[in-house]
Amino acid sequence: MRLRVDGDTRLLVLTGAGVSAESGVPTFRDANGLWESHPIEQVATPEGFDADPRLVWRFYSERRRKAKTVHPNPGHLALAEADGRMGDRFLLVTQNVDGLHRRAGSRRLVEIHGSLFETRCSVCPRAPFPDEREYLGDPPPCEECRTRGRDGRLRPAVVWFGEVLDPARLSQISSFIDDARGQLVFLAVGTSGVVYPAAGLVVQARAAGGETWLVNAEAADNTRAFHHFVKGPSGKVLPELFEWA
Ligand code: BV8
Repeated sequence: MRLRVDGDTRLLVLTGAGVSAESGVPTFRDANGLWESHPIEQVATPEGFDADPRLVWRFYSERRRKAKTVHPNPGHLALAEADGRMGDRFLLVTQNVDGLHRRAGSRRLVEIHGSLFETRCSVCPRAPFPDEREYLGDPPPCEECRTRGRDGRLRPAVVWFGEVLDPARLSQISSFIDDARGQLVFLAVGTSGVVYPAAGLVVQARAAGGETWLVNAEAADNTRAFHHFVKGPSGKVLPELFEWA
């Protein structure tokens, strides 16, 4: 089954950890996935960070180290090619924080759960800043807080469970859906459809009259919400999926 893209199609893509699996990045919920060895509550919530910031920084530092050793796979490259072909009629929303879409050449990209390679302060409103360092000891102090006599600690600039997503990113996605009028196609790739609000995008796309597709290694939690389901590895399916009209 192929996904037809013509001159009017507006293509909104959502990716999850499955799209990076063939690059060697562990997913969250597959066997021996990331959450197997680290309960979500301990490493991906603000409460977990407050309770044990060293553990959380070890978890994210190990993911930073791993992400530097892997490379985009043909699935990432196929989406970057669609970006180049379609221009502003294309938007890629990713739950992934590994930076592989950007390294593959994707430009029209919304990283709704943030980035592994950005750090921010857990206290002051300073903007997130690029940071590839690994922190294996005490969590680094925020220098700006220190100059103001506060003891802010730096944290990964990712969105944890119980934290709200950046409203600007969410409104960019809603605007894309609204502007698509009757030409929207929504494609989800490599995601278990468990985490909200990302998992709700398919409902939003259908409500806007969009045609919805899921490419996944196996049926996901919300597979029934999609018009089309293509079962298979994204690195193999995506390069052959699009029929460019
Ligand atoms: C929020 C951090 C307001 C960075 C992550 C309803 C509405 C709103 C919120 C909620 C709601 N219900 C519950 C909530 C709370 C919560 C939530 O959704 N909980 C779930 C567990 C039920 N949501 C939130 O807290 C969000 N905040 O909405 O704020 C609010 C707050 C409190 C209460 C109400 C409202 C914040 C969510 C963001 C959490 N942060 N990551 C990081 O460390 O990475 S989420 C984490 O899971 C990752 O970002 C990951 O991307 C994401 C989703 O997982 P997937 O990407 O889908 O990966 P997974 O392993 O699960 O699946 C991979 C799939 O790929 C599998 O299906 C597999 O078969 C497939 N696959 C494998 N290999 C391949 C493949 N497919 C193709 N090819 C292959 N080769």
